[in-house]
Order: sequence, then C-alpha cells, then structure tokens
Amino acid sequence: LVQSRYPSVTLDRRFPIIEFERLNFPEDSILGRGGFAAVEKAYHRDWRRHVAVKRLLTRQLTGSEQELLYSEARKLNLGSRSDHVISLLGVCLDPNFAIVMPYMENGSLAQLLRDVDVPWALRWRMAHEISLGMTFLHCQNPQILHCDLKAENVLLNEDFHVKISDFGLSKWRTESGIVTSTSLTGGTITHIPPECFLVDINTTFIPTAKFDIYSFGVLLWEIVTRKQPYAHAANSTLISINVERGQRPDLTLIPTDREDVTSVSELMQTCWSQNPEDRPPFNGEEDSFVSY
Ligand code: ACK
Repeated sequence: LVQSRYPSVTLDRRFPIIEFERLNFPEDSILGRGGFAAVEKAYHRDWRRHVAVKRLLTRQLTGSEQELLYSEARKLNLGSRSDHVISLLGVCLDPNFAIVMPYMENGSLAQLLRDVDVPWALRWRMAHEISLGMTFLHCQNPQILHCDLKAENVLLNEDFHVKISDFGLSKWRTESGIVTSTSLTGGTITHIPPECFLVDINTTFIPTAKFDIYSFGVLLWEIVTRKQPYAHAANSTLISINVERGQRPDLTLIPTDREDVTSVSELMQTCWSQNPEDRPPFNGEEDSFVSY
C-alpha cells in the first residue's frame, strides 16, 4: 500500500495505489450513479475511515471509459492542493481502475438546500468557498474547466466546508486555447450557457472559463432560493427558453428584504450575462490567464 498525505501533483501515472481488498462495501453502499460509473461509500479497514469510491459496477471498462476515470483522477490529484476541491486518496488498479476519495459526511449542497433552511452566513461562506475552489481550477496550467458546476456537485465535509467534486465532464484548456478531453458530452441543461447551443451545426463548441461562470450564476440562484431552476419547464423546451428567449431562473423567487441577497442577486445576473465577455472571472481580477 502506497499512501502519501500529499500525493504527487505531476501529471504522470504515479498515483497512490490502494488495494481493493482493503475496502469493505456495506449493503446500501451506492451514493449515486453517473453515465457509466457509480460512487459508493466504503470503509477502509487499515485507515479505519470511510471513503468514497468511483468505479464501474457491472462490466470491464472500455479503453475510453478507463481514460475518462484516469483523467478524472489526475484532476483530483491536483485537488489535494486546494481546500475546496475534493482530493484523491488513491486509485485501485485491480479488478478495475477506481478512484478513492475522502467521504464527505454532509453529502451535497443540493441535498442540504433541499432539506434544511441553511443560515444566510453559511450560504455566503459556501458560495465564497466554491469561488475559491473554482479559482484554483481556472488558475491551473493547463486550466481545468469543470463544465458541470451545480449544487449536486458541491460536497460538504463534517464542518460544512465546501469541496468541488465530479470531474466527469471537465476539460483541460491550454494557453493556446486548445481543449483536451476524453470526456463525454452532456451535462445539466439548466446550467449550460446559451452559446453552447448557438454554434454552427458543423462546429464543435469549445468551452472557456466563462462556461463555469454562467453555471456559478445559476448555482448562486439555487443557494439563494433553495429551489430547482426552471422547475415547471419541460426539458425539451429549456433550450429555446434559455437561448432563443434569453430567459434565466426566476428572479421573483429571490427575497427582496435583505441587502446581502440583493447584491448576490446582482452578481448572479452578471455571471449569467448572455455575452460571455460580460461575465466576471472567479478571482475578481482581470484575466491573469491568457485564454481565461
Ligand atoms: O447528493 P449526493 O448524496 O452526494 O449524491 C451524489 C452522488 O454521490 C453522485 O455523485 C455523492 N458523492 C459523490 N462523491 C462523494 C463523496 N466523496 N462523499 C460523499 N458523497 C459523495 C453525491
């Protein structure tokens, strides 16, 4: 068993290796399922702690699925250097490649907002920590675009501090603007910026950091309202609502009796500006990264 508190941050193939046999999976271990992988809760017998394991459940990984999980592990490996990005504890190689991360006791922000009337001060702290985590990702070289930022993918540790998770759709973006990714397309339609749907049919959409900023605007709306964006619209009409009519999540659901809420409401509207150039960067300064 190779374990280090600060796993290698180089983008090579050296990850801490965890023996699959050391993990115990309880009966109802599944925390959630994605396209081809699932996240499960497990107990590490030597470390005597719970971990979260992302792996394929039913069959052998194909080459490209293996690459996807592998690329996700590389990003989590970098996450060890940020307090607000989930980190990599290690990977299992046998019987399949699997990602092992810390288990987050308080689940996702989506769940918390659904179940609890979260105090405003905690909501602002979480929003701030999300922006710190995103600043970290956007300042990497190559830059990491998350491309699926939403309340479900924001996890909370035992003290309700934020860890950004799920890099299944994320992409690397080099300084020359080239996006490298083995990831599947897709994502959450309510959080995808309109320009994504406006590209010529023969052209591939190339995301920039402004993609994540738009999603952050919608996420701020989720934090403030504790509701689902466009809850009453059918998925099939969302693109035309969002792109052709330029509509956004319902501002009438935002309370008007608090100054802090009003200023966050102004910020979210800047973040979801129709023109990507009008959206602010996460770090609050002008572009430090050439192709931000
Ligand atoms: O809202 P949730 O319970 O929190 O459902 C999702 C689900 O798995 C799919 O991503 C949960 N999840 C993911 N990673 C972790 C983790 N490291 N610790 C605890 N729960 C996790 C997430």
